[in-house]
Amino acid sequence: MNDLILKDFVDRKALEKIQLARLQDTVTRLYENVEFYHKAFDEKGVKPRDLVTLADLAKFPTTIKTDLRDHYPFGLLAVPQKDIVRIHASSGTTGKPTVVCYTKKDIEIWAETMARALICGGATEDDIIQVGYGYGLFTGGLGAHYGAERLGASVIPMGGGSTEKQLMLIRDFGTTVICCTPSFFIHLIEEAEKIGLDLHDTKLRIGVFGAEPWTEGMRDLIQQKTGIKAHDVFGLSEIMGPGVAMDCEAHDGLHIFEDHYYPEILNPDTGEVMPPGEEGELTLTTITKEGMPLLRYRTHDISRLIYEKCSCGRTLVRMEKVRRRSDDMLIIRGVNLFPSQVESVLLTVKGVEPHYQLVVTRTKAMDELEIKVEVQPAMFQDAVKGLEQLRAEIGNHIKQIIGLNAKITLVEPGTIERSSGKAKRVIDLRNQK
Ligand code: DLL
Repeated sequence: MNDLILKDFVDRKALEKIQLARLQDTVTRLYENVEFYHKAFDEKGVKPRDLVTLADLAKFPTTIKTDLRDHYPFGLLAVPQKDIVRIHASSGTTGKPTVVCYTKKDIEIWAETMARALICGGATEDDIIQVGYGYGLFTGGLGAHYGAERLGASVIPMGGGSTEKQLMLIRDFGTTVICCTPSFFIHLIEEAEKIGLDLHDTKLRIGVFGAEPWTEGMRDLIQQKTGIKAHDVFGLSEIMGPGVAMDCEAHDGLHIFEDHYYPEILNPDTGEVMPPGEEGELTLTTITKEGMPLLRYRTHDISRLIYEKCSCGRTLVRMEKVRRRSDDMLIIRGVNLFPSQVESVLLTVKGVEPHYQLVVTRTKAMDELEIKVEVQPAMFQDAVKGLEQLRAEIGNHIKQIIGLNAKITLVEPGTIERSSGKAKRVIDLRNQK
């Protein structure tokens, strides 16, 4: 394992040299192989050779989520399709998902950075790691899985959900590390309490929690109720998946695996690079990715970079825990959701009006989504059965396309408050400390 650990402690000057060489290689590959970037570079009047220092990156174009949508599904590939060995997807702003593609080497690097993340959280090859993130198009399950295997640990590919089974495996298999969303883990704690299982009495010692924002208050609660160490793992599909950054035992920001993911902080309004240490929009460039490298991808996650040395000795820069986003993306039980996606779904259903509101609440750490939607007057004259069918139809569509169970409330026309400016589509009643 030592080869992996060493990478987190390299001399920063040496690291910057590596980053520059990798960035130069990335911009060259993008310019030569991806039409979208070739055009974007030309429009900005930059050529790959203009990247002489790391600071020169600021002259290059950024990438946003809609660029991925506009080239759906495979328009941003930098290699021939035959070199792609894996395809994942995450939520787009409309009905179409955001697609990401990996070569064999990309998967190896992802496994490496996720393994380094697990080590950063204190895991070793002796651990039994239960992966409670969803497997499938979502990157959580397979990302954590490959990282845990790369570490050499014993992996339990449990997947998301199935509370009772999760608890049974923790107890019977002697799980020592669990990877899942923090809200799901709080749900597990509550269910364990109900069946009289004290997680202090199990072998569980580390939690690798991410895919959604969570607070220091939640960390304290988890640690105190279970005796485990709760770590924060950050990542996003567009860049790779889980394991872009992870917090160490100091719990003072997340170390970014910046020999593969190069971070910048931009002013979310102007797109200018912010001075070191200031808060803004985390922007990431993949500097070793082959399949679908992204240049200066604007994550919409608000954070800041911490360059001071960490007490753990890692030289990798840290990003402050992400607490909020600069756009309207909601994360509900680990599922990303844009109000516009709900709108696209609603517009496909006969009998509803384009007036809706999403109400998000939190009951005992579990997020609940209610979708209030106005229905056409004629629907209310129909039998109750018709309304019931409509409710079920909307619920099924939302489940199918977005992957969430939502409570659907049908309301009479004119009930949802109209606004003279931007419609208030979201009422988020979760209190994020
Ligand atoms: O959520 C990848 C992931 C899986 C990360 C498992 C960690 C664990 P996406 O579905 O593309 O990918 O969602 C990415 O989720 O831009 C953040 O807004 C949010 N997010 C992810 N991790 C954290 C975290 C995965 N630790 C989006 N804290 C990102 C706060 C997070 N927000």
